[in-house]
Amino acid sequence: MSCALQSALPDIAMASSTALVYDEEMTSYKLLWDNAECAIEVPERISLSYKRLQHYGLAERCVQLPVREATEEEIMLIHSPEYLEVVKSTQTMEVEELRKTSEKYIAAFFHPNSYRCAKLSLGGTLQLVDAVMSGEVCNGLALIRPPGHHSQPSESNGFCVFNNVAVAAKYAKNKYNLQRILIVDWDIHHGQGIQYIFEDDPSVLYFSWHRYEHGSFWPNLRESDYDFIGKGKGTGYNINLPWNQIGMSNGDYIAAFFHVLLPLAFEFNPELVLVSAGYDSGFGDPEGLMRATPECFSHLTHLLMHVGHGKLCAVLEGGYHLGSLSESVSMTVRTLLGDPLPRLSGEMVPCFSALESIQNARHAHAPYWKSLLHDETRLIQEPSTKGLSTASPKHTDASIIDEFLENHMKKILHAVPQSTTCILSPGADTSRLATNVQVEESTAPSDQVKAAISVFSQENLGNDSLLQSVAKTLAAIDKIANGQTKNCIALSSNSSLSTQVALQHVSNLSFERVLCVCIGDMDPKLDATNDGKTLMLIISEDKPTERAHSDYKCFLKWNESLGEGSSFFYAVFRFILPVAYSYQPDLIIISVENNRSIGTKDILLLTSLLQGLSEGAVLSIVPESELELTVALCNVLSGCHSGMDFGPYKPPTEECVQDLKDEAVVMEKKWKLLQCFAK
Ligand code: X5A
Ligand code: ZN
Repeated sequence: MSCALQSALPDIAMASSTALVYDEEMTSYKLLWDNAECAIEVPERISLSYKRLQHYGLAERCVQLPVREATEEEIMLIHSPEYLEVVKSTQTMEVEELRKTSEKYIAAFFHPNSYRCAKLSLGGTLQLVDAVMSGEVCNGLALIRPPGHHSQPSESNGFCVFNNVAVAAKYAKNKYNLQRILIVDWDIHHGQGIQYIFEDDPSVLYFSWHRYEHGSFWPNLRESDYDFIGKGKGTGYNINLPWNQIGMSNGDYIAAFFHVLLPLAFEFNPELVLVSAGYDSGFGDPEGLMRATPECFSHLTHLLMHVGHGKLCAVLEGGYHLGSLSESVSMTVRTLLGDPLPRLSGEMVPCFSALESIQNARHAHAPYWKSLLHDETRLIQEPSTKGLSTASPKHTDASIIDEFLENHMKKILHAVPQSTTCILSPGADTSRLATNVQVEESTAPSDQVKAAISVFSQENLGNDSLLQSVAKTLAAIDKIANGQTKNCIALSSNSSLSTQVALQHVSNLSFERVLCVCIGDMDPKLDATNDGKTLMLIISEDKPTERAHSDYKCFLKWNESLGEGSSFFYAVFRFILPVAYSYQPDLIIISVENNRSIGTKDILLLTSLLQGLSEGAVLSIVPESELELTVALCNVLSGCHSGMDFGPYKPPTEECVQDLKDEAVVMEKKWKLLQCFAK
């Protein structure tokens, strides 16, 4: 560990705050004639979403920012003066003329208030960008309409008037002198407008997944396919992930993030993340016909909060099922605020068609990104065309969708307040721990502690610091199990032994699946009668030669040469998170030994990401000597790490890519999210 890296860790947690941009005035335009295609873009999309945010008490927890009108100059960062004049002229038009003007474009409609609302929508987006870039808030969401991502320099398209996110990217680049902006478009339509605007620009990395069905879905463009990767200097900076079937679910979306977007996003290392946050990719939407449930958007948001120093602006695009939209918007905001995530529901198994799309997107981008370069991929010339029988119910089954959503939200939303406890030895220095962390000192070791230790070794019974350590570990687990704390850090003078005792202890409690990540050279024994209740992942400098490898115990070699940056993110997305999400633990133990071979920031990144899995239930076992790590872990576990930088990152080496691939092919039979090839 270099000193520079250590001192770069923030001591006092940054207050995390989230902005919300909304103004009722953006409901003041609507479709004025019959048009089935445009009828779904209704004012209630944003008013009901806002209501839902209020219902959950989320709106009042945000910094509520006023909208403003975008200036003509700002609009013309992307749009032509001629087009601006057309939009302006619609203000005074009668219905017939509005209709004629709308018909010049594809899937567009104008109302006398469209121009005003489009200026507020764009201006609101820029307000959010300013709040995030100035550091006033860490992140935020703009609940706006009209949407933007289909709009082009001289064209309205797909309900979009001005391209909010594209203008925001240009605006942020100019005003804050940014070199790298990531745009993640999780709307179910291809944001072709954004693609056209930045296709030759390497400073904007654009990712879009979209319903495609081999080109038969709107906007039916050849250039929406995976092989459209950008042009000129921008080659490699346009990532299209076309879905060739409907019915994609949580497992497919999460696999797409792990195996396509996230490795490239981390390698790109943006200074700002803009999300074209369309929720027509969610369950129940009549356009997308996909199956991702609202909490999936929590997970997507959480994953993205780890790039770009947490600077994330989510900007509403589509989303046409009002219930699904408002729940998904609420999930996004809840996560931006730092609340524990609900568990991701459903089978964590990507479908065959999704894997085909993922494989082809990886193949197309392999020449441009080190994270894909050595993981040799073949191209699937003709992705399968068979349909999926399990699409989201059609919108005619409205009551089925509403009922499902209502039950589903009840099931996944528990009152889970964030709370972090740190258990230290008596007299330990607590002055630097975040103020919202409960600090406790270990008590005298009880008979239970002695009994727990004696299972492993008799001679340790005389070792007082060891007894204390085990006492801390047991107390920590009990606190989590009893619901007294969400997560806990227990210091230990012997992490191996503490871990061993912890695993023994949890087997008597009600946890169903415990994921135990050991960082450093240790090999806690797993009970032979484990039957899947514990999954061990051991990350150490060298793999033991005699490896007792199984589906429930895997070893990961990580021995990064020192120097600037870490490529541990690659191991996180290629291996660790796919295994962890496949397993779906309800408790996570992260144990760090003195001889660890990964850096402090790597541990923080891993802990923060894993925390999303078990509704926040995490036990962290840390060596007594690691004060820096303890302080930083308190910040991460208590949700106060917004704005923290887990980098710098560097791309993985060829050896690293090969090693992980070898490991993945063995394990992917059991842990399906490891798959990134269709077979
Ligand atoms: C923003 C958005 C969709 C247009 C669909 C037209 N537009 N068939 O979701
Ligand atoms: Zn859309």
